[in-house]
Amino acid sequence: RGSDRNSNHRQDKDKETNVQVLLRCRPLSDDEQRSNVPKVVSCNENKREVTVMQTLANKQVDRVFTFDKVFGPKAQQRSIYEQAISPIVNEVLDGFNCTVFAYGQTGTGKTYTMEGGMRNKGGDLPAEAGVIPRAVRQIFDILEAQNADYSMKVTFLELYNEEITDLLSPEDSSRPLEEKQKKPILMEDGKGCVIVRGLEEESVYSVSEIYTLLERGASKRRTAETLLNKRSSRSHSVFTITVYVKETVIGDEELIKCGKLNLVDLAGSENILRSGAREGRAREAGEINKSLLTLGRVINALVEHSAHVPYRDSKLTRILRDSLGGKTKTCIIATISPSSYCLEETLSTLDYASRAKSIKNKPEANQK
Ligand code: ADP
Ligand code: ZZD
Repeated sequence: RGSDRNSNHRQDKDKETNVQVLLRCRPLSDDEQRSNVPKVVSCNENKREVTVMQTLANKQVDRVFTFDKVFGPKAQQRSIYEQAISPIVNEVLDGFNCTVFAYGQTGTGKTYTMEGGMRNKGGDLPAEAGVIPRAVRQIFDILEAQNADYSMKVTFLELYNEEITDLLSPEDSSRPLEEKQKKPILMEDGKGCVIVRGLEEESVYSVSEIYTLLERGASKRRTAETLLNKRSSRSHSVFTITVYVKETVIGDEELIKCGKLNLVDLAGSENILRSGAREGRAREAGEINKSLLTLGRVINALVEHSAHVPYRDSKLTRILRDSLGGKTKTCIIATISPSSYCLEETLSTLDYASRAKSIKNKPEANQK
């Protein structure tokens, strides 16, 4: 008995995995290069180290941080995808839920990393395509190659000021879902999952269909942005793909393997410092970013093994609860700028990301 319990205990421990934390430093922009902006960050990809060079009272005080992977300014979208994200997508197809967060100061490349840019049009992925279009492509490629019997659903939402906007809704307006209904927008499904009531779930059958949806989402977001300046730096966007694959089994039993991938572009991390420092005034101005603040508190509570984890305090942490300390496999991509002007924010991002390394999840494949 005793040894049984021990081995069970060990099995449980074996299943625990740390949240994976990657660091990406963007290059200086052309403008920054022209005006000779000093660089204070150096990346050693082989040693997985980032060094921030700092001079305090004429003394050189460097700080070194280590992550699961480090990508320097020369790292290409494709290489980040192949090294860090492609294995995660394989897990999704094996029936796991996985989440990738992008965290960092505005202007450091969160959206570039998650979505990317689109220079050339046509069927092929542009070199600048980010995680979302690449993940979509990989999922279709694998399922088609397996000749699998599958179906796929996607949702795309934006969370601004604790209001959810459906970026895929077919109507013209970009009004938040909250305004359209009286019932609470988040609903618990009894299995520990949260459902967003009224969110459009689009079934998709081809890469080109998904691209049409992405275009709709990106354009809805642009409309919302125009109506409200700086919205994008203060909003979170969550793109979710759910894949169902029919397993071929002998006999008449039918098993459906299901996996979910959440791709999350968080609000700029500078919003956290600001809302923390000027909480009184920020709240009055409606500026406080409750979801970003709560995300930080949830991470702290998990790292410190607190008895209470304040998941319920914000929409973002309710929706993504399982990604933090739950059964989902989670990866955080922290993004920074090499510029000396960003030093304070960069150190804050590096500290935050380092802390997140010790969060443990217990990934479990979905029941069939
Ligand atoms: P964020 O989403 O963090 O606010 P963006 O993704 O909008 O930042 O990036 C800011 C600018 O820097 C954009 O013009 C983007 O194209 C560029 N950029 C960001 N990261 C990179 C990179 N790794 N390589 C080249 N350009 C980048
Ligand atoms: N980052 C761009 C969108 C933006 O902020 O508008 S890039 C990718 C993921 C989610 C939404 C859009 C995209 C994006 C795109 C651009 C233009 C029209 C549709 C979609 C994109 C980029 C490369 C390959 C596929 C999609």
